[in-house]
Amino acid sequence: QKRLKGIQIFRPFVFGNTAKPFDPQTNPKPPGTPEDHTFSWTVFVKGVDDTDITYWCRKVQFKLHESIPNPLRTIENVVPGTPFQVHATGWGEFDIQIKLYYIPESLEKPQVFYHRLHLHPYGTDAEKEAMKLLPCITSQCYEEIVFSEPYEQFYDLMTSP
Ligand code: SLL
Repeated sequence: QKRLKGIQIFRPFVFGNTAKPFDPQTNPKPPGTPEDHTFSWTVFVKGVDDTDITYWCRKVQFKLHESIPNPLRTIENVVPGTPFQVHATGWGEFDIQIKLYYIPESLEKPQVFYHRLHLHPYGTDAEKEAMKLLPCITSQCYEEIVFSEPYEQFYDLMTSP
């Protein structure tokens, strides 16, 4: 196994969350949802414009707040071109640890990112007002993973059509 000296390869992706308040008309509470839960939300990792990332990202582990049952959620074997995601309900905002695991051929260690779960409109007053008109709140971040001097086999997999 040899690293390709002087080569850098990067792959963009998006991580973040969507959230919707419970509402009898637009977002009814599923039966059995605890009384104090006021929102449904989804945290995700996906390709830009839903492009496939499964050819370099093997699995994603989301670490949720300890108040949530089974806070460590591991998502793998997703349909290519669909997000790695966890859906939940709750009442509060907190930091989610997102750990990306690369395909084994990369021989790279997993990498950690943090995302603050947003349930409520945020930003300037104007931004908040605009968000209130949307069907759901989205808070997401564009990132690029840089693989520096990748192993040859990984590089070939990443760049083969
Ligand atoms: C806060 N520091 O006080 C934060 C904590 C915790 C959110 C937020 C519970 C969900 C469940 C839930 O929403 N916890 O019980 O499944 O705002």
